Amino acid sequence: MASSGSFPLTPSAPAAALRQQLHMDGFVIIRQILSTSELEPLRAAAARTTTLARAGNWPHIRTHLLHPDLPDAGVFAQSYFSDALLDIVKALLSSSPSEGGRGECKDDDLVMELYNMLVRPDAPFELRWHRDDVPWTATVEEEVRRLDAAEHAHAQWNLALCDGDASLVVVRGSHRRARTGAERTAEPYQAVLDQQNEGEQITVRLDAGDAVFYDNNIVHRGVYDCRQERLSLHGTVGHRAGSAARARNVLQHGVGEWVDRCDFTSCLDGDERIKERAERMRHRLVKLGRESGNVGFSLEG
Ligand SMILES: O=C(O)CCC(=O)C(=O)O
Repeated sequence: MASSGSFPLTPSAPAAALRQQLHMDGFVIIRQILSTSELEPLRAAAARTTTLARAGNWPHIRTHLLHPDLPDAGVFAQSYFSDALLDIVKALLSSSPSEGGRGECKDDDLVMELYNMLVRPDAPFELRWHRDDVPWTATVEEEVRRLDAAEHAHAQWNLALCDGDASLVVVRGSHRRARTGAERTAEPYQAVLDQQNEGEQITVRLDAGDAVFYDNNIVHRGVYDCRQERLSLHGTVGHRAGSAARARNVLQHGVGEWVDRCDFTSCLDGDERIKERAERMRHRLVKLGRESGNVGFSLEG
């Protein structure tokens, strides 16, 4: 089994190179998105939030880090709406005419979505092999149809705040093809999914400040070591050209119950541009959600 991505990139890599790698491999590792000074407050907030959740005082930890009642929501918002992350998101959600796409992705195309934390479990734990948006039971035809129809209108990442995050296991390139026969008949928790394709099975290794952006339809699983500290931020940001169904899905994760109480103008420090960007991304989520029907929230858009 291979142990890391082939070509880790830096935040300054050209946008087209980032997109090309995401398209080919289904994931792209970017080293040192955050500097030590950006990392420290975030890691402290993540540690406080984890303590809160482990003590049973924060029921929403799996739901959202931007929840207005979370004491450190402002610290998490500072990272979610930062240039460091969103410059990469915009690079990944852009597509040049030769790539057949939507053109350059700008701030005003971005939609707020999910922001969760992935932490060390108290006991060894594994997630089975899966694709996020295509059921494992899909036939080959259905799998091909669903993969071809995927919108690619959101970006998704894990950003490690501690060294030694090695929980995400992916099969390189599997977001572009149906499963092999061996992959279809493998056991749900099989260590090597397909012996013939073993070289393409990658354990993504991240140190503090590194991020992996990945296609959620890549064949993947989570394998967790309860002795290894893990504080990783898992985020998604949408493109407004995406279907309203996605916004509906995000809002149905519980976000619709509190998104109207967020006020990023007061919970974010400093830069007015970032505050405005955050509020506009929040409003776009609400608007898309409204257009998709009743998602159980009431707010002035
Ligand atoms: O913990 C991880 O990095 C993987 C999580 C995962 O497989 C998922 O959220 O679908």
